[in-house]
Amino acid sequence: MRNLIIILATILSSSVVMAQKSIETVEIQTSAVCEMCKETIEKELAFTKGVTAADLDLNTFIVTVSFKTNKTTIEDIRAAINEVGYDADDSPATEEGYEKLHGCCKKDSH
Ligand SMILES: [Cu+2]
Repeated sequence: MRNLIIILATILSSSVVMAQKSIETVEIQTSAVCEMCKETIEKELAFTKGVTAADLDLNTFIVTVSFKTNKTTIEDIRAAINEVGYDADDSPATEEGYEKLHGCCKKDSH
């Protein structure tokens, strides 16, 4: 009986820890146009706090991002993508970021 209680307590406390570190995965539509854009966005997200994985699909230009919900939010992730010059869902690229892009990576040049 005592063992059972210890086991239950262990399961309970570890599930609390897991809840605090829960990871969510979202899909964000970007204005990326080529392989270089993919690299830029994935590299940026790799250095974004709380992001654990990022993969941009070159057919759809949707980036799939996994992040720790206690460290960041989807708004922050969209903002990080905007900073490097790309639209993220309905959130537009910052002018500064967009100006720094290579000509081939600017969505208006296509
Ligand atoms: Cu590009």
